[in-house]
Amino acid sequence: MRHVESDDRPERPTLVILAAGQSTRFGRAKQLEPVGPGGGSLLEYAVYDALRAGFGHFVLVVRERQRDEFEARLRPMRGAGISLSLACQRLVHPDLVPLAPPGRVRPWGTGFAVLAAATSLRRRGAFAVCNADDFYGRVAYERLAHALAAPPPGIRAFAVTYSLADTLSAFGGVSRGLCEEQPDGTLLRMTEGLDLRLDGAAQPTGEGADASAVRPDVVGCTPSGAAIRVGADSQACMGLWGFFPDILPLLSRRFESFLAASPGIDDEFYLSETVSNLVVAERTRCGLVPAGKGWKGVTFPGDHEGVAVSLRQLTDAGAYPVDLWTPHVHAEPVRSAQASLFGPPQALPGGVATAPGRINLIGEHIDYNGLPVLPMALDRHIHLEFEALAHATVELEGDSAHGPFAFRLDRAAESAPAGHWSNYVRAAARGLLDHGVELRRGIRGTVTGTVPVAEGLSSSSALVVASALALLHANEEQVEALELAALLARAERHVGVQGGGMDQAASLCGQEGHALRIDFEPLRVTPVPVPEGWRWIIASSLTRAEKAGAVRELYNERRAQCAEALERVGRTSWLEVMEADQAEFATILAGAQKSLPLTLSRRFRHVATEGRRVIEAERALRGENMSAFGRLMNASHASLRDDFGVSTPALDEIVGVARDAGAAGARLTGAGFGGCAVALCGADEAKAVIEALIDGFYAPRGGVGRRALFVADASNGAIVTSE
Ligand code: NG1
Repeated sequence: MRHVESDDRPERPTLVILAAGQSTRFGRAKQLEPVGPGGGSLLEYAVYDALRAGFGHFVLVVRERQRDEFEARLRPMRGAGISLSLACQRLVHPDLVPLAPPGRVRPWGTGFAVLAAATSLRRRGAFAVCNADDFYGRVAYERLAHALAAPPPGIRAFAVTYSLADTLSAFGGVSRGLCEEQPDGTLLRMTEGLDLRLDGAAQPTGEGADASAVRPDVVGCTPSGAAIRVGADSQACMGLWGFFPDILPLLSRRFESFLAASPGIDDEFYLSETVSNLVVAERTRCGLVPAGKGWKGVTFPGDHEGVAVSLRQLTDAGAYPVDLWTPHVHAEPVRSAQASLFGPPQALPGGVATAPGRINLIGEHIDYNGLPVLPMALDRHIHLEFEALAHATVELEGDSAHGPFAFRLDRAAESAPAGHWSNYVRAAARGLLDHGVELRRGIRGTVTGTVPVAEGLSSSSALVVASALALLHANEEQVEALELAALLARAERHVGVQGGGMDQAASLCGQEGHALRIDFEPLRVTPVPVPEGWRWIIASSLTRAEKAGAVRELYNERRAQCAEALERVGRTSWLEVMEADQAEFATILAGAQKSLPLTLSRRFRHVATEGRRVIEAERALRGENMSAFGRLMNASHASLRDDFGVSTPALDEIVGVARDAGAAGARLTGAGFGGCAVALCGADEAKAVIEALIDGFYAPRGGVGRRALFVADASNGAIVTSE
């Protein structure tokens, strides 16, 4: 619905650029290597060419540790208004690989890289996939764009092909996907050819006019060692593909089978092999799109020079500007993009707002008491893909459980029935409006996500944050991150839970590889590095902590009890209690125990001791004393169970199973009353802990199903990638 223009032209396709390869052969990271005369890398030329061919969005699949380097290098592209997002390729995947097999370091391969990019893809749009270190030429993207805009019936994929001889290297044998064609022009099968080179024995002698026109065969072998001899004009696929979204479930299924077959530590799940298998075994039809000449790639260091010379020639001939992304140069290709195919560029700002959920490591039910907490942003996100509207309405749709809704911004303060997901979006809008932000434009879009809902992982705050960022972006407004976190925390209370400010701050200010110490009044966020070699396992108790229902009352009751307890002991600030010296602290606790009714004295003890545990936990993290951190988690759980009354038998059981299996510590996380537990363990223990949870907790309950059981990585905070 939303990305089809009014004249029914399809939305602009996305180009997924695979840039997570190890480049072992080339000897250094080649994806960002300057090759063009103005220092442009091959992937920048890919974006430039694809943009002119009518592609509208770009997703770059990179390795986690190269992310910052890519972000920095690609800033000029973003500055030129290109809709670009980065997807990290990891060994784990929320749905497909909850835990990396021990010893595996090699990425899972190109087919998996496409699955890693899937969450960044437009849901209904066609997309292409290319390698970052190949130059495919403008013609290739144009032909592919045409094919994707008007596919023959039944076609689910396209492979762009080149004449094999034009893809060989003078510096050594190369691997290529050799394509055989059916009579109807679609792919019959693809064979991986290794060590391909012109047959030296058959080199033309150069005697006579005819002899020089004879092209020798190309020879090489298959992965199983069988000899290959093919004509030099055979079609070779160089990794430029076109797809429609329905290929993704097929790829996932194939990857699941690949994993189920216990692959060797270096086995990879290749895209070309998978498409080829789909064609042969499942009759998936893959069209061939010959792109003529024009491919250039860097397989060997010696190839580099040749590509640089070609790009210099193309630039001198006026095919490319020297600097690809200076605004005056960039304006031309965008305007001249294939408007007839994909419609005109959008005039109003749009993009994707991505906000992570969070896991709280320690410091539970104390944020609303003004005491510091120690969460981290999760590598699970809410994505809000949006376009700005000239009128002030919000029109969103979600998945099957989260149906479409719309509201007028001037009526954001009116709530939908309790539990309706639009209330979080309304809260975000209301928070911005109350803060004085002028929202003249609304948004229309789609919400998707990977944060498990009602599991204590803050999917609600991630939605609030993503909504606020989308509205700000649509209105070309800005609010500083901490100010935004504070106003959104206040705003989310309109939904009914009198929550603290931890979740919104974690989602906005997350930092990869870091936990976050968050202090309140005023809000401050201090990243604390998580030492290498430790893992956080998130495990669902299989009971949802649905804050729209009974949990809301229990939560608000706890908050009121804390305030009452503090007041009855004659104090005005929890911070003052927490910061008392050891002797005074003991006196305060003893006094509270004597003067307060039992429940209130227990609540008091939890808040006071939990605050001190956070400070000690931060110290343990900084000192890399993770066994001390684990002990503090255990003490936190006991306190939440015995004094604060928010644990459940299932959470207690999970925590026990994890500890027995070798976790350094485990505790419930989030508000409790269901939801998840978090266990800390050494990287080597993670597998055993997960297996113990599966066998000891989930198996007797019918399995974990689609509920949370995964290893969490500390991730970056929310962002908007713009179109
Ligand atoms: P979750 O885990 O999302 O239910 C809630 C509050 C936090 C904090 C924790 C308990 C909201 C949005 N979040 O989180 O502020 O108080 O409980 O530590 O209400």
